[in-house]
Amino acid sequence: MSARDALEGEYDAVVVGAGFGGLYALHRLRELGLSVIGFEAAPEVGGTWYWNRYPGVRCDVPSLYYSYTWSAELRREWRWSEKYATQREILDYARYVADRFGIRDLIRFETRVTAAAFDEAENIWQVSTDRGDRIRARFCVMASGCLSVPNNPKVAGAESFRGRIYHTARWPEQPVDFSGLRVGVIGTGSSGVQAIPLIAEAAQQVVVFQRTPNFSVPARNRQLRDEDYEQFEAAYPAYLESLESPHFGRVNSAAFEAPIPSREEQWRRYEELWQEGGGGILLSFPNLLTHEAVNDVACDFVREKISQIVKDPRTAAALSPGGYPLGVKRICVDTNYYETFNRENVELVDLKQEPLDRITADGIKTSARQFELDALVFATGFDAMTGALFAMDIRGRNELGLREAWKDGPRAYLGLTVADFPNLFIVTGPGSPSVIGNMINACEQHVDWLADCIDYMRRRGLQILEPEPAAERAWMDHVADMAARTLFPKANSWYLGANIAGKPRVFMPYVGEGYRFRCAQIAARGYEGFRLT
Ligand code: N01
Repeated sequence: MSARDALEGEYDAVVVGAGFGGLYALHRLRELGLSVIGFEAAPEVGGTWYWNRYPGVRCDVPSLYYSYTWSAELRREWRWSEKYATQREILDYARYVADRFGIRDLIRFETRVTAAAFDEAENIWQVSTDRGDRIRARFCVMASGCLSVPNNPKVAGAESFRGRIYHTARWPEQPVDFSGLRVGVIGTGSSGVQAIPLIAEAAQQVVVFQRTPNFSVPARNRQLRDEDYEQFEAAYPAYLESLESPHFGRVNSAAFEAPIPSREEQWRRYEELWQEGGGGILLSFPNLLTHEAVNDVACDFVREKISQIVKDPRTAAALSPGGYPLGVKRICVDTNYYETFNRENVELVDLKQEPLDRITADGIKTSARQFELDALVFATGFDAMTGALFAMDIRGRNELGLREAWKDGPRAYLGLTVADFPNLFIVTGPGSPSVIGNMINACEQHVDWLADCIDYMRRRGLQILEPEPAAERAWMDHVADMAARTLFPKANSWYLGANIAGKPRVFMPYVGEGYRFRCAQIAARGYEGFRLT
């Protein structure tokens, strides 16, 4: 860590985090003429794409769309090489943006914000860091990420293990050499599903400890060609327009009126999408995520694929998800995941049948067996959506702590702002669609909204913005109602906080339609639901 003097001073805005949300926030706010400073815990930009560098890591949204939309120059200058970009390439993109737009100089790296407190006498945020910085800022933008704090489940005996333990979300910078090693992998979400095939290619033996099987579909990744770019450019204006539609969203109103497609029609469509690759199955029928009769067929389809791919029937059965609908836990997009279980050196352990007992000095003990292992990989996910916010001591009016304010579950008007926390903006916070869709586009929309809002305030000489508690309540009720009208609550997902012991079970993302449209409408009506003084 490079030495530097602690900072003091006053800024118009502070931005916490230099992932895609933070980078754009710094850019937009500076363009407005604000004095702005960013803090980032990592030594580099990129946020979650800096930390997640496990083998096989890629984005499961096509790279042409997993890109900023705010700069036509950037779109022309940057060329993605593959349909689904690797972490390396996404990180290079973030670095390119930081340098191309001169954002890097605004950021203090290797600096973790520890606290932010609102000073009511002066209407200003006091922000402290682990490097001793104490700065003051009128506006505080939390771009600290939805999937940035690793979930490290406490497994008895972990401290006794003689080998190395890795977490997918904190992978070492130098590639890990697994050759000749026996590796245990705990967790089969998106990270595990991507990492397992590559670890299996390198290691002597891999034992996968699965608690809940996930639905996974093949990515069918490939190099991008000129024709892909031509098609993308032709479709792009309509894509941008669709984002602003009152019907844009994961579940739109059509879902509740659409006819139930026949099993044959569904099967045909799922087969086409399976061959095409990627997560298109989620968009196959409008009522896939609202009607069990539709969803059941999709589940059967994927289970049949698993039974066709995986040769050992017992392993195939254990890998087959059941008891919850497809798509209501984040669907996994893989390359050779199910095929990997046909390898001689890979074994699946079904923790539902033989629960994990403890980690020992030499491996993992389940209720039935001891596995001798040289290295362990935790692919156990994140304390999603609230983890990074709770890692800071954020205090609003009357020194109210965010952890206290959200002890029964998060509440945020539009997922962007919180009553009693004036001039605090959360990029892709709970109550916004964020993780349900394309995160980079979600980050941009939030940043545009908050930057326009700050601009509006400055032009009118306004000092303070905070949501009306009633508007916040109504929004969170709407978020909960929308989730309840779908199949989403039928799985124990991280969307619900179910992966973290003691976390309140509140469905956090907004799954309904017209979110962006509504945000724009609220702004156009002079920030309806907000108190501006
Ligand atoms: O984490 P997860 P992830 N003992 O929470 C298991 C994004 N992402 O890092 O389901 C045993 O999905 C847990 O089991 P269970 C994407 O949004 C995107 O994989 O709780 N097992 C589960 O199998 C994704 O959804 C990309 O029963 C334990 C696994 O660990 C999100 O990040 C790539 C356990 C965790 O799965 C999170 O994905 C990667 C325990 N004590 C991530 N605790 C792409 O863009 C947990 N598990 C492709």
